[in-house]
Order: sequence, then structure tokens, then C-alpha cells
Amino acid sequence: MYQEYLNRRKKLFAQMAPESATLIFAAAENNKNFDYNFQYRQDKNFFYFTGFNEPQALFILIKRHNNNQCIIFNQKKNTNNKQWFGSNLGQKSALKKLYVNYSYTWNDIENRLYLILNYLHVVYYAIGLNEKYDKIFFLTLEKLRLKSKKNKKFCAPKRILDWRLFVYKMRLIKSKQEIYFIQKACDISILAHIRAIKFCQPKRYEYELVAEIHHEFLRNGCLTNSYNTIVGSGENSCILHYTKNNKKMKNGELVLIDAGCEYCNYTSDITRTIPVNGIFLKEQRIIYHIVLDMLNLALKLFKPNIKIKIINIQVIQLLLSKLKSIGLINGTINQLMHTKIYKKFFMHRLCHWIGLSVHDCEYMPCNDNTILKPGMTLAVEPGIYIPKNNNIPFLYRGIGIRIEENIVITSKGNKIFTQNLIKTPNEIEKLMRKPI
Ligand SMILES: [Mn+2]
Repeated sequence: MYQEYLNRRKKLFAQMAPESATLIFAAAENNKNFDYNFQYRQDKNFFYFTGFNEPQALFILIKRHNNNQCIIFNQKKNTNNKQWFGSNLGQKSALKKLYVNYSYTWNDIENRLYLILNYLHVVYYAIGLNEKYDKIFFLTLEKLRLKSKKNKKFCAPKRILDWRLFVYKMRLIKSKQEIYFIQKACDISILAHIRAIKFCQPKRYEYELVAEIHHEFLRNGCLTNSYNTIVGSGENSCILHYTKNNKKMKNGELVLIDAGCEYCNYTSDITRTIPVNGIFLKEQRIIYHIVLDMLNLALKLFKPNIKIKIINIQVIQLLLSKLKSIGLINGTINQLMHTKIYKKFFMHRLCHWIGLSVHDCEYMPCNDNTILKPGMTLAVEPGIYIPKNNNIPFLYRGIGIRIEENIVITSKGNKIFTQNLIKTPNEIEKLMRKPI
């Protein structure tokens, strides 16, 4: 696995200017209450180059005199008191395990960082991610500037550039290893969805489904969700980021389940919508099939060298013609496209990147102008959410349906990571008829 990290560093070095350094900080810890923190979440870019999961660390790539070297500042061995928090990597092991040329203690940054950056032309740093780290960075530059006024041995870098463009471009195309991790995350999430679907019945609470889902994540070694699990029944299915999950599910309602776990830091993001009592009502089934048709059309269209805009237009045209055919909207397709009336029913994007983050590579847009390439990994998630207003026939009001698959673009088309999770109404009804 370590070859992966070395390859990534090599690729980044190749893009760096001569006499330059790239600085990437680990994520800071977030305090939850008084003297304890939220579960630690490593910064995804830091992880991408190091595979290292400790806080208080700074990873540096230096390109000087055509010589590439890596340095890490990390916590001193057991500074956090081994008895309370367990042991950490320390400096000596960092050299071997993280494949770096030098390892210094975190507290040494003030004394060493300015020397490391001395006489470089360019420093790549992402300003604004963390105030405390920005301060360390700016104070270091200022120190060099002040010293350079008095002593020719010192000179501050002249240009500060952002590494994000390079790094996110790299992260956008996944390696075989990364695709394997995403597949594993999807496989485990599929088990969790099946468990929840089987367990679902009227009078149970939404959080009982959450419990089934998280149980399956945990027993398969996934200690972290990709995002807060969404289980929304009835009207809650129309709330896109509903995470209260505390309502009793009723007979005749739908329940939307959006849940995915992380495997080796790689995410999955899957949604299914099912009838609480195991049988779709007529109107629910009609809307469900429209969403399914949108999804199937999209899955046919996701392939290399196509612009996302082309896919969006075709999927939205399909949505409009179907909504028209059941009388929920009126007008010509051209007019309806122009007025963007579909946003009343489908207000989020059709797709987003997945990877180390569930909304991966946020610095690289996944929008109309993006052209798809092999190795890109996405969640595809058409949905219809019908508002509860008087213009809508009564039985359609409050129906919220989303179906979400995860895919990777291949040389010829795409591969669906989540292919093995049932999604037609008949399959869902059949599964819900089985005894638990
Ligand atoms: Mn999603």
C-alpha cells in the first residue's frame, strides 16, 4: 500500500516549481465538550499523501537542487500520556512507517520551519483552511523576511501558491486500490441497507432503522459513517438532509434511507426509498418508476468524454415529460426547461464525486461543464420530492423518493459499485415479505 503514497508524492513533485515546498497540515481536533473531543477525522489531503491518522502533524514535500525530500512534523512519542490515550507513532517510527526523510516533533515547527523554507522560490500552501495553521505559516514567513533584512543567509519565498488545484486534480482520478476500497465500502453499505429494509415495519421508529444500519457497518469493521445517516419517513422523505430520525413510521408511508459507511477512509453514499409496510401505494409506485427511469437513463449516459450537462439535460427532459404525463405540470418541454420548474420537484444535483470524502474533491467542480474521464467515481442520485400544496393531487403530496447508486467511469462506460442492491419496487416488496 505504501507504494500508493509514494506514487502520489512523485506526481505532486513533478508539478511543483524548482526550489519549492508544499505544506499540508493534518486536521485539527474538534472539541466536543470540556475535556473531550469529537472522534478524530484526518484531513483528506494530508491522508492522501501520508496514510497517517494522527492530529498535530505537518507534511512537507521539498524540491531543492533537483532533490526531492519529505519531512514530517508529528507529535512527540507519548506526549498525550499513553495511559489515557494510548501510544502514538513518534519520530523514530515515522521515518520507517511514513517513508519520510526527516521527522521532527510538532513543537519544533517554530524553530525549524523557517530554515526549511529558507531560500525557496515558491511555497504551496492552502490559505484559510485553519486559522491557527495560517498563523504558524505567516509568522514563519515574517520571521524569514525580518532575518533576511539583517543577514544574507536568509531569504523568504517570493511566491505563495495554492496546492489544491494540483492535488484535487490528482484525487479526482482514482487508482485501482482506491476503487477497491470504495467497492468494499459499498458492499458493506449494501448489507446495511438490506438489513434495514428487512427490519422495516409500521410503528417502528426511524432511529430503529439507523440502529440496524450502524450495527451492520460496525460488525464489518467500518467504524465511521461517510455522513450522518438519513432515515426520513412520510413527509421527512422530502427533507434532503433530514437527520433527526426520531419519528414513528406509519402504515402507508414511504421511508427514504440514505446511508453509507467508510472503508479505509473511502466513502460510499447509497439511497433507497421503500414503503414502510412493504407494499407501494399506486401513486408512490408511479413516482418511484419515474425516479428509477431517470436513474437508468443516467447510468446509460455516464461514460468517458461526455459533459455532465448533456446527461443533466436528458434526465431532466425525461423527468418533465413524465411529470407532464401524470398531470403534475403543464406546458411544453422547452418552456418547462426554460422556467426551471423542475427545481420544485428535483432541487439538488444529479451527481457528485465520491472518494475520501462523500462530497469528494470539493475544490474541483462536478458541474455542467465537467467532462467525465475513466477513474472518476461518483454518486448518481435522481430524486423527486413533491411539495404539499393545493395544486398537487392529494395522493401525490409529500412523496419523497431518491435512489442513489455509486459508479466508476471506465474506458467504455461505467461500472456500478452498488449493482447488487435491489432497487425495483417488485424486488423491494419481495425482500420485505421475507421473514427477518
Ligand atoms: Mn449523495
